[in-house]
Amino acid sequence: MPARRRNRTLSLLVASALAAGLGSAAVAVSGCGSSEATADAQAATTHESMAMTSTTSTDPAVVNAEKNTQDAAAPKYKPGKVQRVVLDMFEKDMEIAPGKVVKVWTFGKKVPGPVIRVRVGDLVQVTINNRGTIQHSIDLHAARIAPDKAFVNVDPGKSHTFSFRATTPGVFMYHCGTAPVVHHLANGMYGMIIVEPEGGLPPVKQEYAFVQSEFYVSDTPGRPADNTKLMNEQPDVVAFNGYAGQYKDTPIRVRANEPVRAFVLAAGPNTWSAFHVVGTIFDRAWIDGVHPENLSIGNQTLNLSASQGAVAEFTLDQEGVYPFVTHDFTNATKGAVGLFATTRATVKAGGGH
Ligand SMILES: [Cu+2]
Repeated sequence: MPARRRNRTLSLLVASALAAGLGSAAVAVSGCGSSEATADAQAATTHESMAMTSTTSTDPAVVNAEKNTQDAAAPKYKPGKVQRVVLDMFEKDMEIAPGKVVKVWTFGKKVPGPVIRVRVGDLVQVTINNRGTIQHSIDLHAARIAPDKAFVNVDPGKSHTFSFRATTPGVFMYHCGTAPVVHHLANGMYGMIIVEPEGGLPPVKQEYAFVQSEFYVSDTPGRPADNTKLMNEQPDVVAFNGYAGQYKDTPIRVRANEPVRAFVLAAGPNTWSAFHVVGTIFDRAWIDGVHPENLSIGNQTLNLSASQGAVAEFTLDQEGVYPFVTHDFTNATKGAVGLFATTRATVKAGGGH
């Protein structure tokens, strides 16, 4: 195909696919691109229609519920041989997709909980304060510790503190481990802990953290997860960082040809992540432990089962807009999709939510 015609065809396909499949962003992209970009984008269908199915509520807590959106920038490491982590646990109404308000149980103010970042050798002192109405706890996969002593249930109004020494670099999950665990997970009690190697990871300016998780939305707004949907593993919403399609609506700006590091966690509670960035290949990736023997080169997709974490390093070689998805496309359709846009690419919002 002649270059001009190919470029025009690609632009039309990407723009229409993004408008239809990846939501409302209308994107101007020119130049070369992979046919996979268009195929991937076309395969997703809009999640906007989900908003239409929610029952309306007059409850002010539901009507005024805060959007559960989050900045994707990964926090920097704060030097200190003792890392104090304090997590308050709340129960609150949050909007996790357009028109979908659910009762979440949280570590901190949002779902997922805050990204914790420490280094091998640090003593991590964890305090949880239960501000809710039922028992909660915390289970950190980065810790080698007796769970019956550290990961204990904490009554409402009570606190619990324990410490562990970070030994193993990688990307790990933390979550509430109170029974039934699936309910505490389905309602939002999870987050990512990054353990850097001793001396730190090589500096990369563009670092992002993505926690993929799913929600089983009750037909009644402001309720916790629907148990029937949960037991049948039929989520309504699958999201990166707690809100369906938030980085499609507000693309993440990155500089072309400069390294990007993504920390990725499949928090579940049940759904895996096939993390993929359209238009690039991961130069380096590590699943769970960041160890030279885990180094993987040239991955197109990361295969993360529920609870697994990863580091992916890549560059976006040309100016343009690069979708990132779980390549389990039913779940991308349910909201696990976003966009990286290079700083000089044109992205025009097209109405959206
Ligand atoms: Cu809990």
